[in-house]
Amino acid sequence: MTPETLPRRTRGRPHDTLLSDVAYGLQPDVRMLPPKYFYDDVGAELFDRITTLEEYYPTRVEIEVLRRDLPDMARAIGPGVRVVEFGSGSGLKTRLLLSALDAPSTYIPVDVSAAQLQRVAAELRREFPAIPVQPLCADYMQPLRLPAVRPGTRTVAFFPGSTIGNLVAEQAAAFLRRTASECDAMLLGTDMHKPTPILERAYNDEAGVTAAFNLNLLTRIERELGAELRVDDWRHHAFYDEAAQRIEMRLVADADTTIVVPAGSETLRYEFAAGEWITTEYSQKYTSAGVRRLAVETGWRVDGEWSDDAGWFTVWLLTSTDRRSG
Ligand code: AVI
Repeated sequence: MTPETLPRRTRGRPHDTLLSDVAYGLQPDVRMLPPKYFYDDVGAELFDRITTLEEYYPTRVEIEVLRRDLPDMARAIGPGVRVVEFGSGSGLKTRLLLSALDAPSTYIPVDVSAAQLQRVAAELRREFPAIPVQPLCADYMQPLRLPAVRPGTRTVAFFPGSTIGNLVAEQAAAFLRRTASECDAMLLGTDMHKPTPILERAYNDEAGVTAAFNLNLLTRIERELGAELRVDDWRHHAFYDEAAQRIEMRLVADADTTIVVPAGSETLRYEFAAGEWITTEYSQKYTSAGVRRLAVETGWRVDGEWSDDAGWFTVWLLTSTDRRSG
């Protein structure tokens, strides 16, 4: 089965625990795991390291764009908005945004990790005492229960980092459609299509941090599910699929190997021949026309587009066409 058919197969199915996603995803005709499972404590730390690597340009370039153009973005957004960030923005990008906006009314980080949210909330409350921080522990791929807001207050979503690119096309469209009904505007970061060598370098760093990030998924499955597997039998592989305009990350078996997963009274056994792989992540790269098309199709109007001089990364201001106040 090709990965493209996966969304159809999984549509409407409640694959939302590590065990159910692993049990489904390791089947011979699927061989794909959702990238959200990269981010346990070790994975989150490895990802932070990735963002500081010389080869991994997206974070650096997006910050460059934000530093240069946030005053313009903030003017276009206007005063007193409520900011909802998808993912718990502990980082520099959140701070830059909150500093640039004119008197934001509230900041709501949304994340599945309660511990991470508490940490972020405490830090930001200290740094921005005038901005109420209301963390929301939730999976932002599901409909959000945002707190009630004073009439007339606009809600602006912040989704930086090109995290949207880790969703397959159908999920990304569904996510954008849903948020267009929940939010009035969105600042969205997208990594742009560019020559293959630059992209492949970014996902195959010399120090092996991305490899460790990918392989940590197996360690997590071993530890959290009590699975029997040999991490040493697997290696990281990342390449740019030019036709699909996306990086594909895989775990490739270097030898014939088995993953055994205890599942209640059952024991699930998955055999892999040397050379077989599990797809662990797509990272979509975009064209300006592609983002514009996607935005319009999902209930948004493009009100701003800011890129670095080389056009490697773009931050978009989208306005919902699906909200009465939008
Ligand atoms: C979080 N996300 C946007 C990263 C990306 O570039 O797709 C995750 C990542 N995977 C490998 N390196 C970074």
